[in-house]
Amino acid sequence: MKEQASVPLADWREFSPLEMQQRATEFYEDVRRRRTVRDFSARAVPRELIETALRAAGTAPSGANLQPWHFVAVSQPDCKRRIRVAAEAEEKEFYEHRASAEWLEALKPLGTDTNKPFLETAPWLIAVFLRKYDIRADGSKVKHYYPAESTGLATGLLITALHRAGLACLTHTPSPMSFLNEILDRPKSERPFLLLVTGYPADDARVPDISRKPLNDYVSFIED
Ligand code: IYR
Repeated sequence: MKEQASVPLADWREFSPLEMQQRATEFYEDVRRRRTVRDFSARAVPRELIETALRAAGTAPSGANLQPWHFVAVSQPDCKRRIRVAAEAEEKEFYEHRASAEWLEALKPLGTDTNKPFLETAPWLIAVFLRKYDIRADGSKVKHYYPAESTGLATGLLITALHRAGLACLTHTPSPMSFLNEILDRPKSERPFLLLVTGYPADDARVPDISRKPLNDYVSFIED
């Protein structure tokens, strides 16, 4: 095998088996409280908190370590308004024409509709872009590997980091989302992946009465 530059695994920490189980349980107890929120408060959230969560997102593993993502964090009211107007236009098409009866039926428990006030109320919108390829100085393309998986992993870390910081969020996917390239001035090599709405929940926020599958419904073990 070719020699590659490497460094010792210096930051690794080992825990006792008891601590490991405690840490796993604590983490689970914390993330199981996370709920997708659609009613946001206008209460401000400092940029630094968003930045720290984005640093966590940037630690995600990625195909060939090419880190094929870009995040645009928007707090500017005028920009949020333009995003809301464009998203609601797409949603109107979706709910009135594009969505199949089966899809609308699946969405019923969530109680969603074309109205997206949270796109203006919430203090931050984080648009996640998947970078399909990079462009070298000579204009040639650098291919990215597993960009959807990589960006999904980074987004999962971001959602978890925001939750741990004490913020609520909504994974929002107006479809199609190409208006985000225009409004946020991103190149065509980037595909909008999703829009993460984040901030504090409104005082009277409510969430759908839905539950998560028990472990046995989504996990199988193969053991001796
Ligand atoms: N984008 C629409 C519809 C929607 C689709 C799915 I899949 C959801 O899990 C939730 C909503 C909307 O935001 O209303």
